[in-house]
Amino acid sequence: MCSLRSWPRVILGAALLLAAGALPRAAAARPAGAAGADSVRVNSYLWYAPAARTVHVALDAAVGGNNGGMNFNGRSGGGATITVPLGWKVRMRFTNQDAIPHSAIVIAGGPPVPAIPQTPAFAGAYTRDLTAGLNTGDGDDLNFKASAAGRYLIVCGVPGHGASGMWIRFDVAAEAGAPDYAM
Ligand SMILES: [Cu+2]
Repeated sequence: MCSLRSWPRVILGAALLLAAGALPRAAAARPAGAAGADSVRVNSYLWYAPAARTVHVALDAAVGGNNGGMNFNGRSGGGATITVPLGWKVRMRFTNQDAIPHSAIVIAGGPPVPAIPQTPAFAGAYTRDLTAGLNTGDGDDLNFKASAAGRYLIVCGVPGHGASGMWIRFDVAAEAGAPDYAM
């Protein structure tokens, strides 16, 4: 039996459910981990902790319609450059927002991009299911140390995607004072 007195409790319960539902979405907008007081945010995809010499990057496949969805954070064909100082730790969270599978790997050299990129430039600088790709909404972490200066590419590892433009630039520079994200 539903008495009139139980209604406030029902409304409170609904409000709590709504609040709980809103939390994951707010958290998802941030790169892996939350930016603390000792951190610097460069844009919505990159922030870094100077003391820890750690840069956090959110790498989303298919943000908007650029290149038919074959893009990272909305850019393709080298249309964005992430720069990291030499020796810093990189914590990159890849998430596939597309209807088709994608993945990510950091490779040395290029363009041109190999048809099937398989050799990571740094240990740990690739997602699982590199060739098959991760499904819609799925994600993985690329955690590595930017241990060698140079110019690199972040490429989708699904055969043909990189060659079709699904890549952006990743520079490791000894002279870089802080991480940057140019687009
Ligand atoms: Cu792809």
